[in-house]
Amino acid sequence: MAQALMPGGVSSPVRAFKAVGGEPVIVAYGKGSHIWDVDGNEYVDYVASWGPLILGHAHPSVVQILQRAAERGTSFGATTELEVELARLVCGAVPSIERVRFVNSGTEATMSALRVARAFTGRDKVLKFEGCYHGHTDALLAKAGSGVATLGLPDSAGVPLAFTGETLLAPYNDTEAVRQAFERHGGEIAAVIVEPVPGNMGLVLPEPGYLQSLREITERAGALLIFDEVITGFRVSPGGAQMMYGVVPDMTCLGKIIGGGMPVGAYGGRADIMEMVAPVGPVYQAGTLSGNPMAMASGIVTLRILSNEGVYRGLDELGRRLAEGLREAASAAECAVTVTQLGSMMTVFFTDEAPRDYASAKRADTERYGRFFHGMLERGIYLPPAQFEVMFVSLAHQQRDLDETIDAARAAFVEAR
Ligand code: KE4
Repeated sequence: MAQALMPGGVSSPVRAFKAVGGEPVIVAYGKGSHIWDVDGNEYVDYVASWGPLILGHAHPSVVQILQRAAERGTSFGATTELEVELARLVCGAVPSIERVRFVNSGTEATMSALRVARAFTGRDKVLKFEGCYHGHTDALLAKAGSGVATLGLPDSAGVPLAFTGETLLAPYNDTEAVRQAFERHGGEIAAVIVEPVPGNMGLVLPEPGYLQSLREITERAGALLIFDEVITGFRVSPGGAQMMYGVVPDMTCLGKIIGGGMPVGAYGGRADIMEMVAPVGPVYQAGTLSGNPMAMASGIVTLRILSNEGVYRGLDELGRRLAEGLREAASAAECAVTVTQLGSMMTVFFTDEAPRDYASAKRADTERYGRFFHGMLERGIYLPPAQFEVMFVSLAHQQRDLDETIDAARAAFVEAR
């Protein structure tokens, strides 16, 4: 029925299991660290709705605040105290965000941030990195042409060459390529946009000094540095990757966790930059449901719980233990994998060394990842249905979930060998 009504029977492509084969899971409901499909099968969930569910599914405080908000009206198209409170929590946690604008998705956040950066600098070009994903706005659906720092080619049908013609591409973790791009186009580049810790080629870690080099090069060239922290914001620390790595961007894009499972995106940064945004400045950006009370309420209670003492230490410990257990299970099965991990995020790469960029990530054996995925699914463990994604541990995951996962992995790695 789903396929008769919706392209691929899904509302977002990755959910169709094309990267791993087989029939996608149809979820009936979730609770804590578990989800159940419509056939009653139970799974330990590491997709976590691709990141937002850091508290786990149907957290009692989230359910309660949503019920209360719904009784007061779901949307007004007017300012409410809830969006002011979420803005206070976001700006309080991320010092580089002096002003924030709420939107309804990460895509809207990055699309808007680019428009603001172009208006603020009066320049048209943007530089992004291969393997980083910033949502489906045309200018960022670009892939590298030939050469090192190249003008982007459309990475999707329906994107005119003109729309990616101002987009430069460079490999991640390659400072020299960025220097070359600025030598060639410096005065025309409005911004560099980067996932400070990429999750969309699987989890790849920035090499020492890399993020700082992006900061220095953009500063010198008068270009803005935009951190796309849609995944890492409130995931790796209260202040995101920028706090963890001590690099201050000019603008930040957020999403996922700040909505606590409801549709929210946000972009923000220095006050002088954000004053470009209508109605204060000349950059138009709008949204019927932006800042709606339900999403704001869910985000507020999520960030409040995350601000409790010891929360990130607990998440990091769970992530470290799971990554270690998966490494041991793989080596016991004599299965060559590399597990990259940062806090409660990790990826099991079917390669024998940790990727440093998209070219090396693409050397992963996606066939074997697919077999591993199904071996885990059959044993009640729900991993991301694609090699180039990230597993997420939530506050709801218990040691018994990790034990069950590692046990399943021992067998699934043998099957995937
Ligand atoms: P949304 O428009 O999907 O809310 O956010 C786009 C986006 C922006 N920036 C980063 C770093 C992102 O990871 C994303 C979306 N992430 C994907 C999975 N990696 C969402 C899953 C999907 O597309 O179905």
